[in-house]
Amino acid sequence: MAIVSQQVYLGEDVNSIIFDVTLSSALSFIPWDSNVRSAVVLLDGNDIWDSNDFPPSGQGEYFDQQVDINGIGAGVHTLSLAVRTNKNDSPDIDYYADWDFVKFDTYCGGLGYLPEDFDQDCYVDMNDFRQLIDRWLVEGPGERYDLLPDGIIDFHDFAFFAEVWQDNTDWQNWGNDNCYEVELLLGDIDYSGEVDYGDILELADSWLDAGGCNKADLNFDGIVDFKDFAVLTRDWQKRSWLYWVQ
Ligand SMILES: [Ca+2]
Ligand SMILES: [Ca+2]
Ligand SMILES: [Ca+2]
Ligand SMILES: [Ca+2]
Repeated sequence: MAIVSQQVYLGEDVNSIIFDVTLSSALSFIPWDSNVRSAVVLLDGNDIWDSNDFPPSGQGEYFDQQVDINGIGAGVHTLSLAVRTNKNDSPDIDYYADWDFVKFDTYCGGLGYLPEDFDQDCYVDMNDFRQLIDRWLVEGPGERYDLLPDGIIDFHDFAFFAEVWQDNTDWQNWGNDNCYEVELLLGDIDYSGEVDYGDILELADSWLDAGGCNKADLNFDGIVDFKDFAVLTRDWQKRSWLYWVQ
């Protein structure tokens, strides 16, 4: 099986995975043969979609495939896209599975929330402005409206807010100038939304583990060690949008 995997955070409201895929071969007279290979989508290592179960069942285009994942449970999961081939079939030509897109129906289609999008509807607009004004001159640490975190909601925070006025993270606007993908924090290994002691525990659990794809290998050098601890401390106590989703 040729496979690419990615860890994804699925919220409780995610109920389907949607994608298009086209199966083809490098040589038109030796097409994709469904008897020896199929394209597969896996979640946590289990098949959830197989091209042989749907038309055209073989070479061709599969539009608007929708996989029901109700009941999968909120949390971190591994999503994999794969091509599975009978090992006795040793092709000397290339076969392709072109995944057009994979969309998760949560957090603005996967782009996350801007910090200023207080009501989490993917847009920074009047509703968020009203929420900010409601907290005007409120003091106290840990306020999400304290965009310049100095313990008070005032003009400094408004300046941050004004910077992203009418920006959005709606995946349907992907590629537009005012549409953004909001990254998660690298050091937030346990996806709590904050780089904190939970992440140190995760890192300690993987200490000196070697090999690729370890989520505690924060500098991607193939081993979990002090260099990763340094990356974690760099982001210490920073929060991402995920913190406010909980
Ligand atoms: Ca909003
Ligand atoms: Ca402030
Ligand atoms: Ca964390
Ligand atoms: Ca490392």
